[in-house]
Amino acid sequence: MKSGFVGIIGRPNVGKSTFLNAALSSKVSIVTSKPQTTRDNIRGIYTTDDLHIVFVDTPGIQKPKSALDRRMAKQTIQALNDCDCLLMVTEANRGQGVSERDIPVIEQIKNADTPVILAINKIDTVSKGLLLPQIEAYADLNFFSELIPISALRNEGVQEVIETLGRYLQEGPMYYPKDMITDSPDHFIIAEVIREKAIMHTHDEVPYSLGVKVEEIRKKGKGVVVIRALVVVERDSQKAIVIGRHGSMLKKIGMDARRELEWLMGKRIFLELFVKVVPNWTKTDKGLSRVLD
Ligand SMILES: Nc1nc2c(ncn2[C@@H]2O[C@H](COP(=O)(O)OP(=O)(O)OP(=O)(O)O)[C@@H](O)[C@H]2O)c(=O)[nH]1
Ligand SMILES: [Mg+2]
Repeated sequence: MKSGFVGIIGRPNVGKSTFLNAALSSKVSIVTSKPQTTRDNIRGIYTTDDLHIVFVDTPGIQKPKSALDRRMAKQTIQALNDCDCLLMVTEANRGQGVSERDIPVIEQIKNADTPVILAINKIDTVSKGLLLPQIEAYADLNFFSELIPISALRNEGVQEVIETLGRYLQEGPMYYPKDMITDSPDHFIIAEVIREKAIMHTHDEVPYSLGVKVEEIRKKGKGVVVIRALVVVERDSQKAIVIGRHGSMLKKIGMDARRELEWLMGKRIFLELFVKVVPNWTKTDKGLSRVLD
């Protein structure tokens, strides 16, 4: 059995979480079209008869501007330290060579003493002719052990990445039971699904200011679970957006979240959502601990 921890790193929005979900044929990490979706290290476990990979999806690497950004950056650095192999993800860029925005990512990992494999994602968005110069440019850095073009969205190249990682990992133990795909606790998964739906339905600065706190998970009768959660925002104007006209937005968010949670948990769910303003919670450590701890 070969096994090990693989950190999935890259700048925001390149498809790290999409890759993880595709690799596991499941959903353990939320995905949206907006950057800075993933805020915590999320473990996703891939197990076959002879391969056991603990993937660690991480927040995208970028210049920190707030207390929340700094917390996210800390998470990413922590994941880097604990890995046997790194999977850097970038995206196809129409042959523009090495993307400027990947430089800080490479800086961050350049001293890593583990192999780094590069997945160039979203190849479904460019023609082959434009992809080749980009692959060459990244190969010319002489930094990556392997370069693999993929489309996580279409599940193309994902298996090849897994097989390649398998070649770089050593013989080792199983870290998790073979049928376990994530070690995230229920309350975390529930909060993340609600946050995903809230991000999807809102725009501008609202997604970044959203936090979700699950206050109660209670079994009620046979196969029914009652969940009470707070959607936290930073300002009254954001609260108005999340609630919407006559509560229409909150209703949409709640309906989408409930549907997905019922699918994930295989139970009927009653979801009660409330919206609360915690002024500037992303800006200070005190604010962070009020919402995230
Ligand atoms: N066209 C295309 N879009 C993709 C592909 N993979 C991911 N995406 C889209 O890219 C966006 C970002 O995907 P995520 O998986 O959330 O990206 P991420 O790197 O985890 O982002 P952060 O968590 O914010 O750092 C989503 O809209 C995805 O649907 C792909 O292979 N092709
Ligand atoms: Mg992500």
